[in-house]
Amino acid sequence: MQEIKVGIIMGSQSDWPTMREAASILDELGVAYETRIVSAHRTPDRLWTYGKTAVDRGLQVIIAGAGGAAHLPGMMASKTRVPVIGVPVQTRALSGVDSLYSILQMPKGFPVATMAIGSAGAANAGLMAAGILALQDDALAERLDGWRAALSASIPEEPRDE
Ligand code: RP5
Repeated sequence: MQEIKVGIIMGSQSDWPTMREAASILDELGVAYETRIVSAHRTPDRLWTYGKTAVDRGLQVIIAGAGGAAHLPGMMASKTRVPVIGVPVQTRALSGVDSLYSILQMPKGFPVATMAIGSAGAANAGLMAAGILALQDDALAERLDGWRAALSASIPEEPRDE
């Protein structure tokens, strides 16, 4: 069985439709991952334990998605040196700008690699995680190159009426 090196965490079950996009990309690329609901506000002890054990459990990338007062990615980055990729979930009240600013504006010393708002950001988080792992994994690098080439090849040169 493949060792799990990617953790996909999210603040709520309601984030899953967005964060599933990261999982789908990792599925396509054959990268094993785990998924957990870890809320900075509702389950702070779970956050603490997850961050404290991440290195010892062999995680190499954490994708963290949250919406609104989106403190999960930043708090996770404070707790572990495993790189954290943040996904701002699109909220209804403020369209995800609140999530984006909450995740993006980290103080010096504890970075979060912040993606775009919503499902494109989640998918890109999956690709970013794969790119990081591909630095040490030639087979994955080949699959990722193939994925990128296929996407490029799927883009028509000219627009057409839908
Ligand atoms: C955040 O609050 C979660 O990440 C979620 O995006 C948002 C709303 O959560 P629910 O009220 O839908 O559980 O912590």
